[in-house]
Amino acid sequence: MALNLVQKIISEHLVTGEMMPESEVGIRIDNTLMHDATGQMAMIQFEALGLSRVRTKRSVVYTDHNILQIGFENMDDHHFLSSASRKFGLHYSRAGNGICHQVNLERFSVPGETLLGADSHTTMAGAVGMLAIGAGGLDIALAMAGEPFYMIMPKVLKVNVEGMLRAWSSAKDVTLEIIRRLTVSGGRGKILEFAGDGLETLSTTQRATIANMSIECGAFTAVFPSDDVTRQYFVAQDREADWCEFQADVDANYDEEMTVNLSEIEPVVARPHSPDNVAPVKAEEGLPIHQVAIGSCTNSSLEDMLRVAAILRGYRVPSEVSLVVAPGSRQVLMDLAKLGALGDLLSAGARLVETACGFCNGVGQAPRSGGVSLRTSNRNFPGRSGTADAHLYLVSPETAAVSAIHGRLTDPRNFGDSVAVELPEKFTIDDRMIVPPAPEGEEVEIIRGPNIAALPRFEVLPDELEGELLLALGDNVTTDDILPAGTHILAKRANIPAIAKYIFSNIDPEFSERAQAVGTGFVVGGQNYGQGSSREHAALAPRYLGVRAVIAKSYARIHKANLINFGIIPLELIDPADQKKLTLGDRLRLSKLKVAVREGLNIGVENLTNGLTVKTKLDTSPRLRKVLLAGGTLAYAVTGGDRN
Ligand code: MIC
Ligand code: SF4
Repeated sequence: MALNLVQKIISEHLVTGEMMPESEVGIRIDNTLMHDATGQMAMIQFEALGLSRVRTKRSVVYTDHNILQIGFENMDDHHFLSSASRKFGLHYSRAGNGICHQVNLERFSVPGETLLGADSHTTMAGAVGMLAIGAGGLDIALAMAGEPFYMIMPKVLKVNVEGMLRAWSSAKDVTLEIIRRLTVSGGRGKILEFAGDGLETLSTTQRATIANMSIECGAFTAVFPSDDVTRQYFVAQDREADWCEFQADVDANYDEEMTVNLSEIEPVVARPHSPDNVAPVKAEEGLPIHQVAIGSCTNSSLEDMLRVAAILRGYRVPSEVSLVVAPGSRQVLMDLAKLGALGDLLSAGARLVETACGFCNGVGQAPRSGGVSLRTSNRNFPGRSGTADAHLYLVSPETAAVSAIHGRLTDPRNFGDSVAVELPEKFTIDDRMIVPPAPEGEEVEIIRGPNIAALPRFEVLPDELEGELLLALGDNVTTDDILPAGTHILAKRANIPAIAKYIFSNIDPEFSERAQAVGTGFVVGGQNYGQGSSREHAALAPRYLGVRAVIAKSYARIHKANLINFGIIPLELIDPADQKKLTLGDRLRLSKLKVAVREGLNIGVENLTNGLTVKTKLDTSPRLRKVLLAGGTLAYAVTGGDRN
């Protein structure tokens, strides 16, 4: 049978289930990735599984998110992660070595393999033909323990790429156009598989920009074929031995198709506060800007940075604009220095910051009050920059650089001739910032500072839950809404009681105290509840505060899995109009839960305040029903899990 790329990888890695629509498949995970925002908790959970070494081919921890040392917590986290990596057989990429997805692409990606990452933009490795999926930290811990990763067999949406980008149109414009068409939820349940003649005109890092943002339309991930363009990238990384050709069969079938003609792509901008709020740059041209931030895993490759440097060469940004540049990796930074481009950036007035996530998730570089920030990153959710009332606009590096020169949002086509950049035949290879694991059997002590707290334990699901409706929200609640980004909160990622204080703090600063006082609580949402990041803390900390069920119209995939992992029931309203029957402060009761969860029956939510009952369902696999009954995945796994 002719297979597409997704079917090829899944069938090669299939452990349980059948590749049939709607059915649950379990796949073997070759590689895992985590970082210093999600890795602490994942590592603590891996320890709880009681294994002495990871069972994957390769597992890597990156230090990139939580790098601003505002107190002892960050370094406590780093020492914990580096010592545990040495002990358990993981590689450890040190602070300053770069953003996880960029370094992974450069040094660890392998076509045709699977990668599970505790970060939603793990999808970026799909650029070289990996099946690269973001998940919660607990799923990564289980994959490191050799357990399969379970998912409902995704639909495959073929994206036919035709034509060739015109001058000043960029891979970022392509990905924003796809998100505009699909919206932030249109990709749910699907994998985007790229094909077509236009692909040969896109470099590996351009493909990476597109794969990176596939999560922003709610898709599982994106996959590109591995072809001669990919081979050249591996040659430049001195890793040709890791490359192999990987193509879909000619007659492969797809569930859905869409076409993107590169020749028709224009420079676009995603306006506040959602990546799908996309318009042509022309429509917003002239908007005064206060900050331009170039970097993040989406757009920080050498190719992007060289283009930015070439645009800025000989210019100086106006005094009212703060230009921030964060190269994606140490390799990129070293090559920028070697090629002289760093000088162009600096003499244009760029503020060079550490090769890390930085401004992208509110770790430094917060814009001024009410400021307009033009960013090459992938999310412009409210508050993400660290300034509650800032306006974030997402653009390509080209649009960002040209606009920085003008102090206003500017269509880069006004700049004149396009700038050509030449990439070196070989990138600078220096892996000394990646610390290998200790040889098996060597004694390694785990360094555990006071910031590394014990894992909370949760009891099995009771037959009845009665409590208060703590918060009633609308559509597209993001994980940044549930647990905000930013330096101070990030530093507490290894400490659930400490981080729980910040749950929903941007929406309702009293939430945490109220929830704890009430004991048992519920949250109501609209469509696509929990979109955005993979941070499991957005489920784990609410559970710690006593949230036992969320009632929403629909969920984003990773967050729904995280809710189940920590024993919060993700209920779906059968009639979406019933949302209005549930209001803040109502007393709710769920009865006969055990049988309903076990058998997959509809669950009535009794509203004791207004006397109405709202019908909900629990749309999940039989295996996950058992997980919920056990009180969450960890409890399920340590009591024998699927082997029972
Ligand atoms: C993000 O871009 O939102 C993050 C910060 O990288 C998160 C990870 C986290 O919150 O720990 C993600 O994308 O998963
Ligand atoms: Fe880091 Fe931003 Fe990429 Fe998340 S989206 S991994 S915070 S650079």
